[in-house]
Amino acid sequence: MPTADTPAWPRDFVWGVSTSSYQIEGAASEDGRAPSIWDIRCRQQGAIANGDTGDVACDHYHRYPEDIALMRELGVAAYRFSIAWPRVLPRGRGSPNPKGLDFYDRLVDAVLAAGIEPWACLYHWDLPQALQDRGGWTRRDSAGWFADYAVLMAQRLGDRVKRWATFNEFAVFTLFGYAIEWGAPGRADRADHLAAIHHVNLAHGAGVDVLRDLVPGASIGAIHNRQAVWPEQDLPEHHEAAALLDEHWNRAFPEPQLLGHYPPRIAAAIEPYLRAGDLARICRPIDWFGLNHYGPIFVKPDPQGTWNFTWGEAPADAPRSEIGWPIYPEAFRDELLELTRRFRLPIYVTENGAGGQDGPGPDGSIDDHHRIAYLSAYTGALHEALAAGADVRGYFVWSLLDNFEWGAGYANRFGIVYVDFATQQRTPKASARWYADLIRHARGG
Ligand code: PNW
Repeated sequence: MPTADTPAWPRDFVWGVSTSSYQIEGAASEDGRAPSIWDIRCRQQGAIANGDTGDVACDHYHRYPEDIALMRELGVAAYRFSIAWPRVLPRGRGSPNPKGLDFYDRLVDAVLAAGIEPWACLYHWDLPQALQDRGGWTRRDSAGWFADYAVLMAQRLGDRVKRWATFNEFAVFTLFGYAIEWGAPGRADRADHLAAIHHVNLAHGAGVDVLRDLVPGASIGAIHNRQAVWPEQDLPEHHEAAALLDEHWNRAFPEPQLLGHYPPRIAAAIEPYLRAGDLARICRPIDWFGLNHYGPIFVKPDPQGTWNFTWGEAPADAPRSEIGWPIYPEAFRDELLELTRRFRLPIYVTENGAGGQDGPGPDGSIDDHHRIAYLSAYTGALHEALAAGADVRGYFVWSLLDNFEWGAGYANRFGIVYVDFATQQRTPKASARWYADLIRHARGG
């Protein structure tokens, strides 16, 4: 955090918080919402810790006014949320669900009324199950399904929402969903995975074109997970595993979208799915690069895996978060500088944060000093990157609320606001006060 002798944060730097639809909304079968692939995944034995589901989650569908009031107290300028495709198009395509669209109208109006800018993401992993039944992202048609959904949302919200993202973390949901069975739809198949990569890239390009055509003054981005991928051991096969995961994790989406070509190992494998003109359809001009970053990944070979890599161990002496993720703020600073150099787009950090097992102390307060340490180290690294010339325009904490953390269920808490899931009571943690102070100081207040 800048003090009297360090340069200040830029005046128009955007401070925000992020959430996603399936992780917070609940109301899974209310007002005409149909199941997504995650509703189905949650019903598979053993898929989610404790058998948790997103059926209720943070009940944000009903409690959004309270959640917006919390954001107002934080003083954030921006709120990144996602739209649940199966809430607005229960069959994935065809006739929309008016009550689902009404919800996003109410949400956007309330966010604006609080003086906060809404940042809408079209896809944060909750594909309508009806489309999965037709093959999901393995079908080339999926790009058209996504474009039609984008038309619906752009026409409905585009008068009030100017900040749009096509997808959240392309690489995570395709890899985890189609190659390593860590996410929905829970497949482990190379051909399916490669098809999904290419079709999601096509969907992104089509979505950008729709938003550009239909939303006057749109500022369009894509949100990529990027983090250093390091070999667990200094052995040739560990280096090769790291190079392959680096292509999948960090390069398979930004490079075709922004540079017009796939990285070398994926380019060779994706050939069967590529048609003439595809790379031009994928590589559409966008306005900003959304970066989700947590910490580096250590990787080792896995000859039995769908691909010859898997997650390895960080060095025994590596600093870690409460849920075991390695903490390396310098790698974040380096990533921001590398992104600026490589893609020449304004960067918004659309997710950064730390998981924990936070709980109330005897007086009911939640002292998440571990999260304050993480956030201050990472915002400090961001500030260093800015000083060194990185083009970073904003920062969004993941997440506003403790929420449904995918395969970990409710056990891993990422919120700066604590949620008691038995009562749905919200309590700002110490990190929420820390973040509000940072924002106030950064604005010179
Ligand atoms: C992101 N990893 O996912 C998502 O965008 C959020 O929905 C999620 O809650 C948040 O990070 C915290 O997990 C990730 O294994 C999931 O490195 C897993 C990884 C990274 C990001």
